[in-house]
Amino acid sequence: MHELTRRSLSFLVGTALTIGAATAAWSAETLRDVMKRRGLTEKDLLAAAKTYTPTGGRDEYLAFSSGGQSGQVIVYGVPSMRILKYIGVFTPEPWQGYGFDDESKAVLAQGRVRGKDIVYGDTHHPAISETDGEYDGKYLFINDKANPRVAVIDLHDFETKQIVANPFFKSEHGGAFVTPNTEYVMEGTQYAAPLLEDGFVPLEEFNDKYRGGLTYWKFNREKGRIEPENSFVFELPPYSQDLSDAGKQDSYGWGFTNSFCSERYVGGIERGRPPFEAGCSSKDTDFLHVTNWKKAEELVRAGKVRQERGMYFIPMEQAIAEGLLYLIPEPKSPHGVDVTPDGKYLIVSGKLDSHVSVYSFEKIMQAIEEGEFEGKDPYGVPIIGMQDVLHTQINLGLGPLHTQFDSKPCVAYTSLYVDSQVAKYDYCEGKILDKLSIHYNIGHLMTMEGDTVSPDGKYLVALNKLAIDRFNPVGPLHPQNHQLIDISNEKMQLLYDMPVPLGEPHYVVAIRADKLKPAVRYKSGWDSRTDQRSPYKTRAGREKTERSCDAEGKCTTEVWGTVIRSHITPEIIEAEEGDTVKIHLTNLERAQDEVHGFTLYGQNVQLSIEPGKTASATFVADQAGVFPYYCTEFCSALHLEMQGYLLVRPKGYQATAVKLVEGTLYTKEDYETQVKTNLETQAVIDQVVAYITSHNFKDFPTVVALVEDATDQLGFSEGAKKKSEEAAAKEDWQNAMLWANQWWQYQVKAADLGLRAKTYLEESGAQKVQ
Ligand code: CUK
Ligand code: CUA
Repeated sequence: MHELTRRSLSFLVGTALTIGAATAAWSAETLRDVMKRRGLTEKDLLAAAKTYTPTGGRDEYLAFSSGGQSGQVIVYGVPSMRILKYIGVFTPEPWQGYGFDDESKAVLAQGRVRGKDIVYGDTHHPAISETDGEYDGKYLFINDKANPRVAVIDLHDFETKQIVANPFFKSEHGGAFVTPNTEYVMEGTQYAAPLLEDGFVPLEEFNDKYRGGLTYWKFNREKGRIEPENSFVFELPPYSQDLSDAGKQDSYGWGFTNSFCSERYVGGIERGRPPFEAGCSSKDTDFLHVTNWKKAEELVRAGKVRQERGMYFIPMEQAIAEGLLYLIPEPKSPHGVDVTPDGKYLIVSGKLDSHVSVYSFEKIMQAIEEGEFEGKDPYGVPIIGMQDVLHTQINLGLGPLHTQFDSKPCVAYTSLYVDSQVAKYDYCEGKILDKLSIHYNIGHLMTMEGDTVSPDGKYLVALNKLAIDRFNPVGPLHPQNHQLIDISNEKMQLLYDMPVPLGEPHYVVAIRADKLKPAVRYKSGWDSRTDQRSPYKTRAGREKTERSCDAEGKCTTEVWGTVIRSHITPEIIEAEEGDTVKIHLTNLERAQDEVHGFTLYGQNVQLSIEPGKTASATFVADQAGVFPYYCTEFCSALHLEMQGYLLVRPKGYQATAVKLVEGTLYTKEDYETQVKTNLETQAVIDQVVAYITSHNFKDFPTVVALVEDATDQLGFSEGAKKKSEEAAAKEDWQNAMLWANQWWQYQVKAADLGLRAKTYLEESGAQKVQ
């Protein structure tokens, strides 16, 4: 057998043998030994057993965390706390080609603000789409606090599909929160600013001209996109609206948004005035805003709401007159507002007050129906008396912020920022059940499916603002710390610290993993951002490069190419200095995880082309030169050979007649040696095939996929074999040898896949069939 063949095949077979040897070494040490060596207690072992996920294991829940200023979403598993993915949302993410291919650049461009590219975002609150108040696992929404925007991520492929920029707001916070059937995605302002004016308005006119607002973005589930033209915006008083939550079950059709700085303070240290922090926290209460979105929707449909900036706009006078907007006092510079799973109560955290206030929705409705108000705010909005609608107040501790719910009725968890604790309590009875210290200064917290009408309980994750002494030091900027807590028993148990190397996460939502059905490949030639067949889809054998010039002499070199293990077609692209170059590449693979990348010297290009995807890069070749390109994903043993050249000729370049001389010349003997190798390799493949087909491989979907892929590769090898034989018939030994080698390359890929399938069958205890 050819030496190289033997070595590569024995390498492939050899990997299966080393596993047994490692097992023996592991069992030589006892659990006691390891505990002693690593200084672990029994309690540690119990905690470890609750989070540890053995190799190849899966998590019960997937968590989607805001990435804060990183502008991304972080996906991790619970209870293992293993990070699975970063999703580029408002910010380019090169690995995924996000912001580097034409298709995703178009998504980021939707998020332009005042004509400017904003390639950063301050993501805060992720929300999973809901059906009947339950997570349905179809879409994820997340807001950008800094540049009021909301993004839509499709959980079919975990890609960002749409960004909508709010044409009214200059700041936001209270999004993204969805209504129980994802009819709308809520987005509330943070800092008041003029809504209908983009120009200068002096702070002296704050009370009259500055406003808060609340947008209900209409979501079209069939299209998977937000429709601004069917969305509406409430004009609100210039209080700093903070967080929102949508009513559910009993309170379906209503939305709740709290606020701070109802003092309407405008700051001004430099004008000799006390700072915002003093002026915004002097009153004992602020206002919870209650909005009736169901009725607002009816008014919109009846044509009774005016259109502004491509959306519907509900001025305060109209909201008041139609009974769409009410205020309720809430203590004191509050932070979270969270609706209980049954929709009967709203829990507001005091932040500067040690209580959580539990409001009864039934009492709120009663006050509204009876027209029982304690007064009006300066803008004429009716104020419902706090005592009239309070169910209870519970003194939890210092700095209550956010609340999540348990599967057990009436049980809630609230974060205590100043005390660095989680409080567990019964909000029906108003009594504290347990407290747990965390490390340190908790912001949001999250229970499994804790936002839905039927929370799962089980685990709680504390999103801590400080990590101080928890991890190996990595400089002044510390990792974030998400702490996993077991809440399945009466007492909470802290299990694990997860450092998050992107910040600052504000909120996380977790869904049962089996509700998600992500794809492993795209339909062939797919534009993943528009979710349609790409106009640039290219099939094998149809690759082409065309150059055309317009009337003004502006020229474009356009490439319709393909990628598959282990070559890019074309391998040579020729253009002229000044050309716009457009490269469209379709990944022809069907195999799972066979991603190819594409990058090019000096052009800021990076594509991630997953199986089936078509991705494009456009740039101006403004300098003549030689620009190597290659595949950026280590996709096969000959990945490094997945390469090519963009040759940019200077303008007016005259080719001199020099013949291409290949670096190595081959003889008839070389050809025959290669063919011998190939026949021997085929014998090995046949053995592997015999093994697989003599077992019940069809019972293993992973193996079926591998076999399919291997069959593809063998098909390609047939094609190369034919070409080599044709060249040999003409005694063109150069091409005969090169095509024979290509034939062998496909064989090696098939053998690699076959051996992976065989190993899988051996390890899974596959049965012999007759
Ligand atoms: S906020 Cu950050 S801890 Cu933006 Cu939901 Cu409360
Ligand atoms: Cu394709 Cu590396």
